Amino acid sequence: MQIGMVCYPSYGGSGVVATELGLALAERGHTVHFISYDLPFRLDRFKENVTYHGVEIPAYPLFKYPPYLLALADKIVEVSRLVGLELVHVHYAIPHAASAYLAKKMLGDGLKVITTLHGTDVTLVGSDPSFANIVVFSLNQSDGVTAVSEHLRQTTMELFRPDKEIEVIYNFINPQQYRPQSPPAARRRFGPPGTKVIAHVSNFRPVKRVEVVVEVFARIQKQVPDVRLLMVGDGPDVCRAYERACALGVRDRVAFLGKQEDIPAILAGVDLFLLPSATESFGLAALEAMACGVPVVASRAGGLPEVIVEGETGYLLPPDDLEGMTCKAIKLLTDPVLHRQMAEAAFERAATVFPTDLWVKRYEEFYARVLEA
Ligand code: GMT
Repeated sequence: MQIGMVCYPSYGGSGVVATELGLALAERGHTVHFISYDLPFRLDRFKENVTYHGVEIPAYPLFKYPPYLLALADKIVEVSRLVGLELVHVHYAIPHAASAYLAKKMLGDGLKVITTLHGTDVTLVGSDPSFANIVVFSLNQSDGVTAVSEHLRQTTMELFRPDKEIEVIYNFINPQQYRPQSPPAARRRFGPPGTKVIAHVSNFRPVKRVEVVVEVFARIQKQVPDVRLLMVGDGPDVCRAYERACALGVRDRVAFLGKQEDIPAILAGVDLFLLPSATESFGLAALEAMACGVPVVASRAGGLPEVIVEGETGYLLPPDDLEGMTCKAIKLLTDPVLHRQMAEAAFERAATVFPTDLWVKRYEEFYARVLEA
């Protein structure tokens, strides 16, 4: 199959999923054409059957808001004419689904469009009145729509009432890449023997509530000696987290690592993952932690309960129950038997329910159905 894959190239769950999907499809013999404004960050070396096509917008004084939607549509048309794309799979509805619709029309309807919803394209950005009409229109015009969790599927149906079926295809991890490492050499880098390490990985947007991560950590460290917090990632709220750590007197116990590529190497030295998001359509970061054998304490919000099994692979608390999150974290960090059980269950669930092969096959089957329709 000749497949166009449209995504945001920067650090972020939707770009990661699109890139890993494209790479896995290429390994299975398909030809995958990534189309984006920059090289997706995991496509940094030559891969057979994979091509990257950059979208460029000429600078012009009139363009206060560069028309990316149009430039992307034009690039999809160009690539399609060049290689004969059978379908274009867009990740994140805004503006990708609208660009794909336009490209399809320019190609005389000879291109199938699949849209995968990732979360904020529906829950935060998409439901804004500036975008709501175009989102529902683009969904209705897509030949196939998928969502990364049942919760996101239901939310989309309630918010937009599209006349399209939405198929749930979960996110996935590569169990060869994300796995527990023994002995975890990384641990030594984060503190002396006996140190307990807590991690948070995100894009530091308000929805992630990074100040709450620091707040919960500050409460934990009052009762657990020798505990450290790793804050991994970058985004608009880094300074707020930093200031909170200073204000709470825990700055010396918190390491701000910024953007990191080798997340498995970091997770190898971690005891607990904190994800107190306001909402999370899926929570790929939590799945990555679980795959590395790290139990998760997270919000009972969005699709997180579809990933984390309460009391088995971690704990789920109401987003504002900071005391509850603190108690569960302390319980896990101070009970080695419970920790081992949860770490094993987390790894087991990630490896058996969410492995790449399983979900890439589901996408392949979905593509085939859309192409046949
Ligand atoms: O806002 C983000 O967290 C980034 C966003 C993205 O598109 O990169 O993440 C969303 O998609 C991920 C991949 O499907 C999901 O794992 C995240 O849960 C989701 N984020 C939210 O729903 C807040």
